[in-house]
Amino acid sequence: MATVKGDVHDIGKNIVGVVLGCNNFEVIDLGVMVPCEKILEAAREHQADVIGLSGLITPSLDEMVHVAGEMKRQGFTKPLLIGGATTSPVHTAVKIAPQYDQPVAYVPDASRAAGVIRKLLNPDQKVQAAEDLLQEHERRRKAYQDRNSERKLLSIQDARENHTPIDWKNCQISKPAFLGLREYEVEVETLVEYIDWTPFFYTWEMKGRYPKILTDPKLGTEASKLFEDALSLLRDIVEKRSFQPKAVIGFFPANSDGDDILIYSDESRKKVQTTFHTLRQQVVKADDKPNQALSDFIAPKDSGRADYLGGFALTTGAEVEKMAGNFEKQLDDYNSILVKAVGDRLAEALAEFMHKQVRDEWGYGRTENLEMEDLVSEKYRGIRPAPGYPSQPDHTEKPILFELLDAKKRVGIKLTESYSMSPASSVSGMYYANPESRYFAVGKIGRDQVEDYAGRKKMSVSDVERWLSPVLGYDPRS
Ligand code: B12
Repeated sequence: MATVKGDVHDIGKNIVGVVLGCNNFEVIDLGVMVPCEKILEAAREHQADVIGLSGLITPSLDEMVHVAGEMKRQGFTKPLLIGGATTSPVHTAVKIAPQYDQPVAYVPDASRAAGVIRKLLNPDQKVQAAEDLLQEHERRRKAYQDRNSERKLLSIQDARENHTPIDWKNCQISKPAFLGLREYEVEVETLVEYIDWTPFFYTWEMKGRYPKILTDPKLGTEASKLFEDALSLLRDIVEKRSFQPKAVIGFFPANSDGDDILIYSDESRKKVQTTFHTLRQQVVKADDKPNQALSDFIAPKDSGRADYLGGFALTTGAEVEKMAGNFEKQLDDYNSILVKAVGDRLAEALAEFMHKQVRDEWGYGRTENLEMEDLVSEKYRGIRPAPGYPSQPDHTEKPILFELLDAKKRVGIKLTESYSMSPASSVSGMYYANPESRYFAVGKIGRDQVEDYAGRKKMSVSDVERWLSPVLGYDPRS
């Protein structure tokens, strides 16, 4: 089992490993960022009965397709299991399974892994299990093709004409208190009150909202025990100052230029320092809803208004992985996973904390007076979309952001070849302050936008198609 090349996430994979271990399977865990050849060599060396791949971000999907193709080319006959937050039964059926002529199974969560493997290995069940998988993939491929052929997309010109209507003459634009970069080191103690605990329980497959989950008739006892362990770990981290969360933020003079956002080197706005590229919704909208792009929320360069964009990159730090690694060495999987899960919660808490500082620096945050619950349900002005999230599905915007923020030097976050951030407990994104700015999903896009986007980014169309493959509304081979 391995997290594929370019991806640094392993909480989900590690949980699967623990569950399989409890079910008497021997798991050879190759860790994270594992190149295809190393996975296949290890599988041969250990005569693995099954190979499992994991991935959190969309570029990993492409790597999984590659591994499946290599397995076929090198004559493998063992089943391939696919898992991780970015994977899906549809992608597995449409893109991965056709590459390999042996069973390929998508496994949604750890609790299903043992059952799936047993079926695929049991001499009495495996032929039927493989046949069932083939049929399921075929059914999903057909449904996917039907959806694709029925989907109506607007041309990119028509979608642009239906952009978010903002009255640029009269709308409120706030000027940040400073321009340029600023670094922060934040104590874990400060972040504790900003933690949103609900996703922490999700990590352990306990689906329920915090704090209600602590008294849930079914999950309450286990959830409370887990929560107490997390709090005790946090107390220890605070006391020993084990983690040093860091952030770099920046405010930049900006104007939109069509679907791009120009970042100027200073307030004179004469020189463009860098350009961000956004993607626009092309699905036909019901009612009079707009076809949005993030650039809609920044004043156009011909509007005569001086606008600003913010950016951030933050991390709980490399100490998370070091501490988790120490537990792993002691074969303490539970605490290793707990440390990483807490590290991730702190990264999100830091994102929430920094966004509060940013709203204050922008001025409008000072009077907002919001509780944690309001922050979780985003009851504030402005948004902080991250490259990879639905309103900006393109991970290749991350290196542009990182260069602008000098993120590697200032906070020590590196980008892998798939633009995963290392250390894993890291988040990066942009700040939009316009009161009209909202999160949305770009959804499927058409070939005309992809060609236009490739031109704007000076990338080849096929490269853009590869990075954006999950949002393509057409089959690039047709
Ligand atoms: C928590 C979270 C984070 C945490 C950390 C995640 C982590 N360490 O795993 C933090 C805040 C750090 C984070 C950061 C980012 N995230 Co995030 N995050 C999530 C979120 C909300 C939950 C993921 C999670 O932890 N689930 C719990 C774990 C246990 O589940 P899991 O990993 O899926 O594993 C289970 C199964 O998948 C399966 N499984 C996993 N591996 C394997 C392997 C095998 C062999 C098998 C059989 C099964 C199996 O079993 C596991 C246990 O049940 C998801 C949304 C979602 N609902 O999935 C987005 C999500 C994964 N994030 C996303 C993105 C984009 C990012 C960022 C790139 C954003 C940014 N620009 O900053 C960064 C990337 C961080 C980096 N280092 O590069 C996207 C990824 C898809 C994409 N478009 O690329 C998602 C899907 C959100 C979205 N809808 O767009 N994220």
